[in-house]
Amino acid sequence: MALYLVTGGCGFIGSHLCAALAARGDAVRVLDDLSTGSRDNLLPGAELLQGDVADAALVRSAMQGVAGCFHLAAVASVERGVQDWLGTHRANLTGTIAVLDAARAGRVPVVYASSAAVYGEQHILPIAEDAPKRPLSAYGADKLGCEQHALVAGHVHGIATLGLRFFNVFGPRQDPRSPYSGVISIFCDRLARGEPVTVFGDGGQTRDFVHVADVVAALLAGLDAASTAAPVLNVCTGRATSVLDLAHAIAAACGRQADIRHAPARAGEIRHSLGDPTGARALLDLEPKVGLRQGLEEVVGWL
Ligand code: NAD
Ligand code: UD2
Repeated sequence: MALYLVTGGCGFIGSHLCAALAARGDAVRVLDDLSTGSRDNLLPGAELLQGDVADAALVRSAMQGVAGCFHLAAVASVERGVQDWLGTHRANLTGTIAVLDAARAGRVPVVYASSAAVYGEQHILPIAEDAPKRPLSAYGADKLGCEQHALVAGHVHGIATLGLRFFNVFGPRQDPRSPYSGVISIFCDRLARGEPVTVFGDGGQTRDFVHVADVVAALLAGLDAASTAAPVLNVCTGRATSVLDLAHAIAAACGRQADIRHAPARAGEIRHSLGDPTGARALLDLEPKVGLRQGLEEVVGWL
């Protein structure tokens, strides 16, 4: 049994990770400011340090005695980065540097959440890890900054890291009431209650939706793959789904017809985001296990 620090452990992905760590017999310490996460998501029996991941002293104490750190705390929203550029930068990049800095003393390996947002709009699909990085949002720019500081952490300070570029993650516990929530939780919530959904633009934009269980599997396997070379991997399925097809698939999972309204496309919206999963397959020996339809039924059942 080992003790792991999970920053953002009261959030959507972090709470699933904590449950998986406990299920394999490990102990968990959570650092979370509960800004978007919830105390209800805290793993029963886990220690909670409530505070800001950019608070260097707090992160240093949270790092004491841990065998590894999973760094997920962030303002996980492109739109929030538009509204509060400086504030999200503090959480998303300064927070990551605070984690890496605290990992120095005990040479603690760090697996951290990056994002498909580092790629921006790409013309060659699916997107492999070595594609040019052209973030189109403060959120994506800060996630790319995390990756660059992870390189520094390895090169200068000898800290082993692995960055995981999550594509569009979905699953139970993604808060559907948050205006910044992912499209699947919003659509499932509305369609299950017989309410219309709003598709931004023509709905032909596509995303690579990956189930949270597959993300957790990548995080767990990732600790052994962390190194001072600071590798970075896509966490995705390699399958594209349009927003319109998604709305119909969710309606089918709810046993209803989709009532779809259209609104103008989001400013700066990426048209197609599709990841190449072969890098993760090779390094982590992982295949995505939960298909979209199965995952949608699970979310609808959870609501
Ligand atoms: P989430 O909002 O559910 O979880 C983030 C957690 O971090 C929350 O519990 C929140 O309270 C906490 N937090 C936020 N700011 C903090 C701060 N300054 N100090 C301490 N805690 C703070 O989001 P999530 O979807 O679980 O995202 C987890 C990670 O994965 C994030 O780093 C996010 O950027 C990344 N990611 C998510 C997706 C996705 O589709 N959900 C895609 C790509 C990357
Ligand atoms: C971005 C990132 C993703 C992750 C996520 C975190 C990219 C390509 N992806 O996802 O990696 O970091 O942010 O939040 O940068 N939509 C509707 N109606 C709605 C809600 C959404 O049509 O009510 C559309 C939206 O316009 C988009 C798609 O659904 O085309 C997905 O939107 P999202 O907010 O779930 O995630 P996205 O792709 O902005």
